[in-house]
Amino acid sequence: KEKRMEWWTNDRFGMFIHWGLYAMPARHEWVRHYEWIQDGDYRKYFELFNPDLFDPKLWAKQAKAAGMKYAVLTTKHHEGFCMFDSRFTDYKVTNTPARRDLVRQFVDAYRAEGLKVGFYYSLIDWHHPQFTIDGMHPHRPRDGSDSVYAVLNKNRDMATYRQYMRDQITELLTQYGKIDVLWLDFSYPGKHGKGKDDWGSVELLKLIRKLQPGIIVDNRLDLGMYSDGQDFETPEQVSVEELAKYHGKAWETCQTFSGSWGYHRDENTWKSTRELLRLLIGSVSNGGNLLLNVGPTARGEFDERAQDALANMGKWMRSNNKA
Ligand code: FUL
Repeated sequence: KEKRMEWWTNDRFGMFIHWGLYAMPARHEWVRHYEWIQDGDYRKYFELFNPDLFDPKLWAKQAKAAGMKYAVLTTKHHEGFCMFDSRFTDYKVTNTPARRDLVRQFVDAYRAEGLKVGFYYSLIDWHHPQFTIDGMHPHRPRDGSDSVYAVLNKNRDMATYRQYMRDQITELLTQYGKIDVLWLDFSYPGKHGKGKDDWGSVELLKLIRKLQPGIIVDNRLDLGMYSDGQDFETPEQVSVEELAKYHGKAWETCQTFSGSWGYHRDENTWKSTRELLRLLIGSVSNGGNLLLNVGPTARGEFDERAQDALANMGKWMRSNNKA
C-alpha cells in the first residue's frame, strides 16, 4: 500500500470535476432529488446535452497552472448518466448531441499535461431501472410507509444493478489505460438506506484490485476504513480547523468553490482566494490532500470565477516555489 500511495502523498493537490446533465438546469447536482424530478421531465437535458465550448486541453492547462497534479472526473454521478461510451446502457454521452466519449477526452488531455487521472463513479443511480427506490431517490413517495416502498420496488433487483456496476467499472478500468484513482461514492439515505451488501462492496473492491493493482481507492464503499483495503478518508467540505483531527492518516478533503458540486449558476457563496489557499495550506500542513472541485457549465467551460481562483492559486504557488 505504501508504494502505491507514494505519488498521491507527494502530490497533495488535485482537481475534482463534477460534470453531467445537471450542469444544464445549473442548480445543484442533486437537483433531481431536491425537486423530485421524474425521468420523463429530466429527459430533455439528455436530448440537449451539447458542450460545444468544451476544450479539455484548456481545462488541463488551467489545472496544471494552478499547481494541481491530478484530477478526478465524474464518469457517472447519482443521476446515472454516463459520460463515457458504455456498452451496458443507452443513457450515455455518445447518444446525446455531444456524440463523443468525454471521459476519453478528459483522460487524453490531462495525461498529455502530465497530470494523473482518476474516475469518480457513483454507486447511487437514479436512472437504472433495477436500482431500488430509497429515501433519496427522485421517485421516492412523498410520505411513504414501508409498504409503499415495497410496492414501488417489487420489480427492482439490486443484484442486476450490482452486475451493471461491475461491468461498468470493468470498462472504465480496462479501456482507458492506467487509472490512478478511483473515487466511489454513496451517501447514507434516511429511509431504506443502502450499505455494503447492496453495493456488493467486497466483491467490487476485489475486482478493482485485480484490474488495476496500483490504483488508489477512496473509502466510500461502506467497508470499515483501512482494514478492507480502502486507501484514504474523504472529509467533505470540512473547515480548516477540523482538518487537524485527520493528522497521521491518509486523507483527502474535497471542497467546492461555492457550495454545490455541479455547476450552480446562481450560487453566490464563492470562497475567496485567501480562503482557498487556507484550505490548501491547512490540508498539506496536516498531512492531507486537497481535491478542489470545479463544476463546468453545460457548454463545457469553467465559470469565470473558477478560472480566476485557479489562476490566483497558481500565482501563489509559483511565488512560493511550490509548483
Ligand atoms: C457526495 C455526493 O452526494 C455529492 O453530490 C458530491 O459528489 C460529493 C463529492 O459527494 O456524497
